[in-house]
Amino acid sequence: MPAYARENQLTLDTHRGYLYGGISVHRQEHGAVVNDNTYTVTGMTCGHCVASVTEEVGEIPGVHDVKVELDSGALTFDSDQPISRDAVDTAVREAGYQLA
Ligand SMILES: [Cu+2]
Repeated sequence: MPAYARENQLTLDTHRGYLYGGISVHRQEHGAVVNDNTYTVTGMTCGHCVASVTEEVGEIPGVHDVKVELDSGALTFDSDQPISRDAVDTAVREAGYQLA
């Protein structure tokens, strides 16, 4: 296979990976993703707490890629539109915890 053909194949594979890569799809379709929504959650003591918060926050419409750190309480996520602190506060309270 000539080198240029391999490169084309590589480009195609990379493109596919990008297109079907979850968050990347969102970025491409909507183009206005809000990154770095950042909060601190208090009261979490174990992995179940983290899972609960992750689930509740992930149910807020437009929110995706939720990450919660147990040790620091750091909660971060991306969203398709600005998400109010109230919405995050409600979700975190539903999980049984509070925002700092
Ligand atoms: Cu827990």
